Amino acid sequence: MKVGLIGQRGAGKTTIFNMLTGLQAQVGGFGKEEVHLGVIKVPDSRVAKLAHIYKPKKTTYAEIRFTDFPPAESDDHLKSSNAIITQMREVDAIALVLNEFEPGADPLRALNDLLTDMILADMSVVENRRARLNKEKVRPREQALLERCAKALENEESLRNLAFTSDEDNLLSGFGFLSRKPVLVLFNQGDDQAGKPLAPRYEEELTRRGLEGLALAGKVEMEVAQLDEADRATFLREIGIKESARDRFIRASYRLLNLISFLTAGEDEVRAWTITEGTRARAAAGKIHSDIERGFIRAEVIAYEDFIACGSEAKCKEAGKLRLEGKDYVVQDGDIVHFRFAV
Ligand SMILES: Nc1nc2c(ncn2[C@@H]2O[C@H](COP(=O)(O)OP(=O)(O)OP(=O)(O)O)[C@@H](O)[C@H]2O)c(=O)[nH]1
Ligand SMILES: [Mg+2]
Repeated sequence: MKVGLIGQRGAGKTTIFNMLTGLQAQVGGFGKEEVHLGVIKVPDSRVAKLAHIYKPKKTTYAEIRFTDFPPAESDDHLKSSNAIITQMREVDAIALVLNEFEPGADPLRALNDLLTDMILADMSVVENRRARLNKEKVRPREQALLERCAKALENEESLRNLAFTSDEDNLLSGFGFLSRKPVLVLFNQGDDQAGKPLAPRYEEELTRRGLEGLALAGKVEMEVAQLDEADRATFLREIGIKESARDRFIRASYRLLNLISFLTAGEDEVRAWTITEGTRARAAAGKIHSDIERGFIRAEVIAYEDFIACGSEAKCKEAGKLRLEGKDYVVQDGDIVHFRFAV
């Protein structure tokens, strides 16, 4: 999964990027047009436990890839820097970073400006495309759909608030509309606010907009992320933080994006794979390899809890806990899956 950190100048994007990834990109970029990339592994005790049982050659956790973008400002980046916007269109979700730490900062205004910028960026894509389709007099279904999008955008409504059929979804997915991407709003608190939950008026605004948010103290938590593992928990406890912002961020992203993980386990590799809730067996197979999707025969599935209760694949089989599922089976969180396929 790819997550983009977007926000206004000096909001703390790079600070939060460092906190999430444990990297040490230079903070205080002051508007430099520089993109930072980092990857984290999603902690998953099930993977660790399966690895302990199978002793595989390789253990692979699910990953979140972060892109720390340069500042987004009206009439500046979102409109002018096409290279940056193109990269923004490629992320699966956006973490919007709002400055709450500076005295006098107005995070709700920043939120409004950023959402508006994304709407404007999408509007220009829709208008260009409509002009072209109109001139060539082609693709009437797409034209009608884009007209509906244009109407919403003109009313300053984000496309994520509209409902689309799966056909429409297919037509729209290639555009990478920013205002359609799921957003997690990060209120970047001052050090003295660390550990405090979101202020009620921020909660209310998020609810009104149908968004989810988290409060985190970027700067202290970045410093914590750069400590040795052993010192981390003690330090967090001292400043009154129960769970690291990184862990809260990961949980919130999975919930927000309706993500779940299925597992594959064997002597070669134990691995977690991230999919959207509702993904069917055949499409899930495609996450691993397109050949497995194409040549799909069936899925052999053991629920993680059953596997742990029985202790091995053979015991699961004896106990009737190994299920044979077809291509339309909806994969569940924690399913240990073995795909049978023929190429
Ligand atoms: N007190 C305090 N300062 C912070 C916090 N987060 C960031 N800062 C400071 O704000 C300045 C900008 O932080 P960055 O993380 O570079 O912000 P940015 O959003 O990446 O900035 P640009 O890339 O220039 O847009 C730095 O001097 C940080 O130390 C915070 O939570 N508390
Ligand atoms: Mg930065």
